[in-house]
Amino acid sequence: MARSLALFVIFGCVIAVLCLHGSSESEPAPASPAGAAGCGCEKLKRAAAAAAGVDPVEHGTETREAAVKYSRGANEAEGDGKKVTSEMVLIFGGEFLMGTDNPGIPPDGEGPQRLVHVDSFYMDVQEVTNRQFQSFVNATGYVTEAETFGDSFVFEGLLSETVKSQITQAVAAAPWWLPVKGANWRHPEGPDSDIMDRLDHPVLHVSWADAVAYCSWAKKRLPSEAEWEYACRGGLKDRLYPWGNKLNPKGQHYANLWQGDFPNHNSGEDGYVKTSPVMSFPANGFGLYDMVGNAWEWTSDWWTVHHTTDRQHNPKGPLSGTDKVKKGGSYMCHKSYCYRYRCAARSQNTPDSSASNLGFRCASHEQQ
Ligand SMILES: *[C@@H]1O[C@H](CO)[C@@H](O)[C@H](O)[C@H]1NC(C)=O
Ligand SMILES: [Ca+2]
Ligand SMILES: [Ca+2]
Repeated sequence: MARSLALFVIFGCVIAVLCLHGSSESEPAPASPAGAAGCGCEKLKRAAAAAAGVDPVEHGTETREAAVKYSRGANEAEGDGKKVTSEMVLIFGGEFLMGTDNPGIPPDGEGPQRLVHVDSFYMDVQEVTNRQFQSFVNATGYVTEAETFGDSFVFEGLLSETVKSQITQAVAAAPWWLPVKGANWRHPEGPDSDIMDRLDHPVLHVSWADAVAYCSWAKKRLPSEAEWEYACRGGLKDRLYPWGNKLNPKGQHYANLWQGDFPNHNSGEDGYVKTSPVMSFPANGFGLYDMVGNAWEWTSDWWTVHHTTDRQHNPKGPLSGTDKVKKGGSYMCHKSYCYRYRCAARSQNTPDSSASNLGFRCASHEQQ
């Protein structure tokens, strides 16, 4: 079942800490070549899809058809003249060094570093927010995959005691991820939570198909991994972060990440223990916000860890696969277990996965 793989990939962050166990805080040791599989993470199973009585394959097909259908209504939705989707910036095409020869997490396929050319494109300056996603849903009646499945993964540290007490199923290797019934974009921590006080935060619990449906409604699309990484680097060459090589230049935080001791204590030193309103931290050189941290972001590429060193022109990843690439890390990432808030870092999820730290932004070939 496709969805049983969801756990395996959602635990991208978790896998790193298991594999890198014993490595020092400042310099993670190379993980075993066996990577995630060597951690026994492949045994993680998700029973939720079966419990919900939904065939994930059929569901996926419906969603794709829905995306096409909903895209036709885009004009009407913006009929009131109010801009309901993100501002975009033109990213001038060019050549850049994609990936790294000094991978923080080698099993993720961060390397080798390679020359890649991307054509000019437009990129949303921000992650898609709850408010923007709500506009889309209001205009189209779109139902997300998590709503259809009836549950989604939530980080335990965010859950109320009431919700926690109702959950019997947990994941031995990563007990801080819990499948929560009724968790979805409207109820990020389950039925007793809502988004009223965070309409300007990134939308969460959206599957890859949900993200594609939103972007196509907005007459946009998801960025390719190459476009995303080029945008992340903001014109800087071979740097770790969108702003340079120092995590906290002059003691300032440049992204919503995790400070403290994962998973027990998030000190919130950067101002946020959960998501932050989009654009709360400085933009990179291209004017893009939250490229690393806050919410993970879906890209259009299928996942592979094997990359050619031949110079590539607008690479779009493999033609098929089981997982989609996500980039940028989230508010849950800390160097000790999820050193994935770098431009070259990457992780993957099955397209039908959703979680309390995964969102997206859109790109486009045309000015909006
Ligand atoms: C969506 O519809 C609800 C219910 O009518 C309304 O309260 C909300 O403001 C709408 N959201 C947007 C972004 O238009
Ligand atoms: Ca934070
Ligand atoms: Ca982000």
